[in-house]
Parts: sequence; structure tokens; C-alpha cells
Amino acid sequence: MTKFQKDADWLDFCAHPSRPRFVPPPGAVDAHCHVFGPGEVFPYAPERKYTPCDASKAQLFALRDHLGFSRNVIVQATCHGADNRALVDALHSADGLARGVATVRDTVSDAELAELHAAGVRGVRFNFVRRLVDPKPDAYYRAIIDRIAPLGWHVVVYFEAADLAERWDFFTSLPTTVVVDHMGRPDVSQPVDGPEFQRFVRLMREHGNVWTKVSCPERLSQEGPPGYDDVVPFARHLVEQFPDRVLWGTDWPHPNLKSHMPDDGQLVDVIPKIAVTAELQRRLLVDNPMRLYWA
Ligand code: 0GY
Repeated sequence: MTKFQKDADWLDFCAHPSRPRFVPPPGAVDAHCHVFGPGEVFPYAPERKYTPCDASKAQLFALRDHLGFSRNVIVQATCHGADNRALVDALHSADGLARGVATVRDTVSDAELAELHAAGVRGVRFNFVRRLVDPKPDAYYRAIIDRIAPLGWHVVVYFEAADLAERWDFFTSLPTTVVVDHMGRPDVSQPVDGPEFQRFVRLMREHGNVWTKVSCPERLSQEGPPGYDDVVPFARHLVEQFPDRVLWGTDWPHPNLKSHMPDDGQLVDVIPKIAVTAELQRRLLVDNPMRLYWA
């Protein structure tokens, strides 16, 4: 019994995902996933906007093996705020097979940053999604970048497509590699060559330090499983235009989904539809994440 009760409408992750038909190349990296708690050991943050189900490191590593992946990049989620203890614990248990993206405050000490780096953290995440965090002024994020850039870390940003225009100047001023979560969350009912998605494509075309995760069909799709076919053209476009700056992740345990919980095996089976050659698959799943997180 956890001391934190998950939200009443919380959907638990799929307990028995299917085995995917697609076999990932050797050394494949799931570059976007989370650990939650367990809340009894690693309490959820007081400022959180949701309380999830627990999702442990052991369950994450079992999923990695089941899906045929070799490594994880574990991303700090907002329900843990800037308390990275669950993340660090998972990294320490991963035998070098996991790296992390942390959340830190502008007051983080050098010693804390050094400890995170030693554990395997290689980036910080700035979350601009208003249902997940309260907004902060740009100066707050810039102060953090001044601290993490010397470590060679990058920045992961999460925002909604409608907010890109407003944040354009800020994002394009960042000196580090910038990784955008979930393709900047396009509205997939709009065309790939429409103005909204083309603004995101322009961001990547004009700024060679911007990468993206071609992840979360389950979050973006209106058609839904098993194929998530309405999301495929968006992800495929980015993989083909920017083959050296794309990453893929499960987003396990899929926080805040309200309509359906994906079968993670089906999510893996989307990969050959968005990366249609063995070479594109290798870059997406192995070369790119290894360069960013294990170099
Ligand atoms: C994701 C997506 C979500 C949650 C978070 O940090 C978070 O809480 O990122 C979401 O609710 O869209 O990537 O995990």
C-alpha cells in the first residue's frame, strides 16, 4: 500500500505488453521513459499536478528486455519535481545501461550537479506544459543553463505546438543541444505541410542544435491503436529530414493518458513505419542516442 493514492482517473501502464514484431537493432535505446516512486521510498513532490501509479526501475528494466532494447534514458517527470532521488537510484541500479535527464532548480549546488553527473545524468528538462508546471521567467532557465552547459549537458524541452511561436526566441537562443519532446506535440489533424508543423520543421532546419524525440503516437493520435497511423507521417518526415537528430522512446509508464493505455509492443511496431530502412532505424535507435548520452 503506497502512502500516495494515485489520481482517481489514472490509467495504469499495460501489465502484459505484447512482444513486438519489429526487432530493434542491437544496442537500441529507449530514450524517453520514466520511473515513478515507489512513493513510499521516493515521495512525490508537494508541488506536483498529478499523482501517478508507482512505476519502478525493476519494471522499467523488465520492459526494456521484453521489448528487445538494451538501454534507457530516464527522464525526470514533474510528479517528482526537482527531487531526482528516484531517477538517481534507477541509474545506479542500471549497470551503466541507463542515462538520465534531471530537473534542477536555479539554486542547485555544484556538488549536486557533480553527483547527478556521476550517476549518469546528461541533461536537464524544462517543462512548459501549463497543465504540468507553473511557468517561470526565462531568466530562471538561463541561470540553470549557465550551470549545466560547462558539464556538456543538453536541455530537453516539452511544450505544446501552439506555444512554439511565443517561445521561439528563447529556444533559438539556447547555446546547448536542445531536444524537443514528442515532436513539439503537433495537432495531427492538421497537414504535415501545414503552417503549424512546418514551423517546427523550420526550427529544426534553421537550428542544427535542435533534436527531437519522434515519440508518443499514443498521446498525439486521434485514430489510436494499433497503428497510430495519423501520427506516422509527422514522425517519418522528421526521421527522413533530420536522421542524425532524432530519438525514440516509449514514454513508459505513459503519464496522464485519459483515453487509452498503449500496449508498448504495439508502440515498438510503429518504428519501422517512421524509420523505413535499417540504416534509419540504426541511427534513430542506436547511433543518435549513443552519441548524445554515452559519448
Ligand atoms: C511525458 C508526458 C507528460 C508528462 C510529463 O513530466 C511530466 O509529468 O512529461 C504529459 O503529461 O504529457 O513525456 O511523460
